[in-house]
Amino acid sequence: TGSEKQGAKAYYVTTPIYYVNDAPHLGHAYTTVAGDVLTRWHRQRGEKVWYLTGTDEHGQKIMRTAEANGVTPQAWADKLVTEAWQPLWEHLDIANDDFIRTTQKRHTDRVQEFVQDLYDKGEIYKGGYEGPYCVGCEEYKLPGELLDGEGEYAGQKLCAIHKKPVEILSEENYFFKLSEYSEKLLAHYEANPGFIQPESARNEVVNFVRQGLQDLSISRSTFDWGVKVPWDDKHVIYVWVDALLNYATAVGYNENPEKFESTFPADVHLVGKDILRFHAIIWPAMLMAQGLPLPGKVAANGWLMVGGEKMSKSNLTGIKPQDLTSHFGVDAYRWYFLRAIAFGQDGSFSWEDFSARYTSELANDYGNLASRVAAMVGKYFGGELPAATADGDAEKAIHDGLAKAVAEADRKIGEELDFQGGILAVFDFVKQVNGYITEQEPWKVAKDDSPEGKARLATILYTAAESLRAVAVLLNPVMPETSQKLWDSLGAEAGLGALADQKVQESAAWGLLPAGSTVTKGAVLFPRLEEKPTA
Ligand code: ME8
Repeated sequence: TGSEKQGAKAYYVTTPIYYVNDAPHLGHAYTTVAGDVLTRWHRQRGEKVWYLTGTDEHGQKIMRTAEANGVTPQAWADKLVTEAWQPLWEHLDIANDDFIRTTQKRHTDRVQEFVQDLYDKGEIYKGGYEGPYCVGCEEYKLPGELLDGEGEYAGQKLCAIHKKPVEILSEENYFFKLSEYSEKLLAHYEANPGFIQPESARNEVVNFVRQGLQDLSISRSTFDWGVKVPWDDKHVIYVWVDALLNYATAVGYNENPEKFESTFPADVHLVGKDILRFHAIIWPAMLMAQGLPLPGKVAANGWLMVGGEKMSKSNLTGIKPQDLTSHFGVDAYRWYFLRAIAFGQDGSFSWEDFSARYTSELANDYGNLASRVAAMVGKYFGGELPAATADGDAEKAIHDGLAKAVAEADRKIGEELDFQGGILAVFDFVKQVNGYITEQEPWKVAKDDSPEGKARLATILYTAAESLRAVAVLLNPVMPETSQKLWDSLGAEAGLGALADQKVQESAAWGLLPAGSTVTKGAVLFPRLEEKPTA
């Protein structure tokens, strides 16, 4: 399976490729930041990682938006990608290795080859279909999935996600024999319990597939903004088939066997729960039909909600990611959503909650610890980190606390994608170190001029600084800019090398930060918040 590392296969993480009909909002950034933290965590373990994101540029939804704006779909996509999507990922410090756009030739050529190949294998046939279609989802719906419209939509059937009327489409299309994969998919879910995460998502998919799958319409002939069906150019390939293939085309499918074999399949596809079925049913069936390996895991995140509804383009908080980063900073933004919402669950955003957590957890617990320790090393030892001379029980408890935090954070973030649990494990350790300083009262010990007093003070401050050394490493995937500031303030690079080269597993070892390191007060990690901007 995908999660087994053979030889030099990279740990391969993907986000959905986002529709370019509009600019990114908090919801898109949520998934992309989660992928970035997962990526950086595995890099911090010393693994080779490949992180892919990109944009989904075909289909009716994009075409209609472009028309409404009086430009071609390609011009619209180009503008959105270069002016909105890519700049936001850069702003949020997203360390993706590639950015795929479905209008690129490296993608469209390979999509045609993939579909032609399925056609040649007898997996695709021509048939007719009539049914309700939601352009928002770019998906045919089953009658049972629809809601009855009210008010302005009275008498119409609505998409349960978009709450907009569906359109009845009747077309002669090409179909993929998806119905033949029900049993094989169920067997795969059974044999690989971690394939769909969380449990609720897995259950939803299993129940859906158990009812039996219908064949999938994979072409459209009523519009032309898409990849042409190679054997029948009156049809374009269904946007979802086109889109899912990005995970293969971006890493050299049918083009660069070496790259493909050392990257594909994905270890983790991160997706919102709205697009779970595409990734956990259609995508694996497409791969099975080609005899290609299946991904290790499809991990569904919950929704960021606004007033009880999924946050979407038509239904925003009115708050853009940039509004939050300019107030709280990029690192706090990256941290907040993963910290506040259990991954897989729905959650909502509020200024009040973000401000309260920023102040208590980031500024008070973490930021103050760093500045207090640096200040005391400055005041009592002229900024030269002293050596610990005799560790007692209190110090041993800190060593144990660190070992526990590392093991827990590594398991939770690296394996279980429990970002909240992993972050809390590190912050519990931060609290423990704060408690240690409060109890040891180094400012009182400092009044004792005897050699014993001096030695005791040295041990306390070394213990605190060495704890911070580990915290900088463990939080680097979540808050890279802050960790670098802390690394600089500890003078750690001289003795230990670059922060990026520190390994998660090894960071539990005690005594790595050399005595004699130059500790400076450095930049404030989490400045006091300005007044909340008025909207
Ligand atoms: O579905 N809460 O693109 P899309 C959490 N092009 N996550 C959210 C969210 C919210 N309120 N809103 C969006 C598509 N997301 C397809 C994908 S993949 C082969 C093709 C995130 O622009 C979440 O990850 O509608 C969701 O799945 C994705 O954005 C949908 O982005």
